[in-house]
Amino acid sequence: MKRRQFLLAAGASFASSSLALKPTTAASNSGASASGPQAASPQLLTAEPIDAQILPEGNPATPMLGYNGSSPGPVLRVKQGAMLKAKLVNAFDQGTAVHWHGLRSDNAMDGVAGLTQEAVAPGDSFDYALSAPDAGTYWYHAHNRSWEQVARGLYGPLIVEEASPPDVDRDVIVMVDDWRLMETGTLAPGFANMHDQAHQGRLGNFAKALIDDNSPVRKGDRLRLRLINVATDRVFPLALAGVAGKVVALDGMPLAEPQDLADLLLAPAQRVDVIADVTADPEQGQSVQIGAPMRDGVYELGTLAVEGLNSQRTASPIAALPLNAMPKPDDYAAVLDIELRLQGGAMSPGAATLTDIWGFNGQSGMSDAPYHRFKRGQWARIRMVNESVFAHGIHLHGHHFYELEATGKLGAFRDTTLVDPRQELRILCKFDNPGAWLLHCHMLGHQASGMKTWLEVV
Ligand SMILES: [Cu+2]
Repeated sequence: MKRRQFLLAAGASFASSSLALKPTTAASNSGASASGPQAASPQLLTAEPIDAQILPEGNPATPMLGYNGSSPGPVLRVKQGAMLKAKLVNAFDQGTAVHWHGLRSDNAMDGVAGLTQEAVAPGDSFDYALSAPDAGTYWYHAHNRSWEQVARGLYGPLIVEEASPPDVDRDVIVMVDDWRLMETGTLAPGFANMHDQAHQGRLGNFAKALIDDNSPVRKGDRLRLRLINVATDRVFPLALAGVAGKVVALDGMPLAEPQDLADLLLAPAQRVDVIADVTADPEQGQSVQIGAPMRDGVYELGTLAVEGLNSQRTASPIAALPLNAMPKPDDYAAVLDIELRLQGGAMSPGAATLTDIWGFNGQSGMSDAPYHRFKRGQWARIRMVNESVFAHGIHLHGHHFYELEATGKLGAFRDTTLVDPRQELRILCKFDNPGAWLLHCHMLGHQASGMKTWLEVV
């Protein structure tokens, strides 16, 4: 395969309608199922070198890292309210740890090497056991040298199942990712490239959707699509074709009112759940398409073939999923107002006190003292001021928070929020989960070069 057929200039938008290659076959997971709460033995997660077919069949495989032989790793499923038990076995040559992104769970099990645990050394193992209080779509990923280990494939889906799941014909997990590949199919080296870090991070030159089960669906089927952006640095715009439906959850948390399904924008680590009916007509050769709209066309990330007709399902409105427990402030006078200034990067002066490319409030990387120490139960409004010319996807561990609309009205309840260049955004959070929690940019190249801090709930 010639380089120009699939590789695009690094840093450019990764696709256009004129691109010769349209990846149409999404990869499948190995599909191992996690132990349920009643199972005596934990789900084994062996982190190890693997070869993955990232490029279309017929092209070279890509040496990567995976869990249990594949990237993405196995789909972990646990019932809401049950315990998730997993044993990480480190079978590669760097220390590692697993973070359970979005779970409002136990601090000691949060998997942040250097904050909540030591990195698990090569040859060692670590037993995780954590509660899963909120139903929804989550994911797990490496949280040591994450800018490299996630880029090399150490992630997988984590599904917390509702006591009574919505009535759908298929539940489909769609992870979108990009990779920076060389002509040989190997990942380009330089995971901590300073030029990348000072800009948008490590953007790939090839992207696709990783679909856990891409067997054909029928026209008329009702689907639940769990969209997860697992890219290290790329904000993915997504558009779905061949379905009609609603957005029912953001970052795992159900919306009180399902929203119309329009074009979607997912920062790294964000999730969107969609419930939609297949409208694509197999008679006309149509399929369900997951695409990334770009300036000059839609880049096709993946498809689900449509075969036959589901004539059993009668049309019904798409209802909201049962809500998880979301705290609501009852006394706004007691809400603490604090600020988080997002600083650094190319083309903006940044604070003089930054010792690395990026930082918060004049500080690069971890400080001895936390960004803030909250008394358990404290509500706080954090005004995030993006002083830089790049977007940042800010992730708070161990909690979800409300995005606040300009009027102060409560918006979505999320764990990762996208702050546009030179913009401000306020979030409102009840700090009710005790422990030391990371707060960082989920553009992992930014995190690697200073955009992280921690806070404490006591
Ligand atoms: Cu950032």
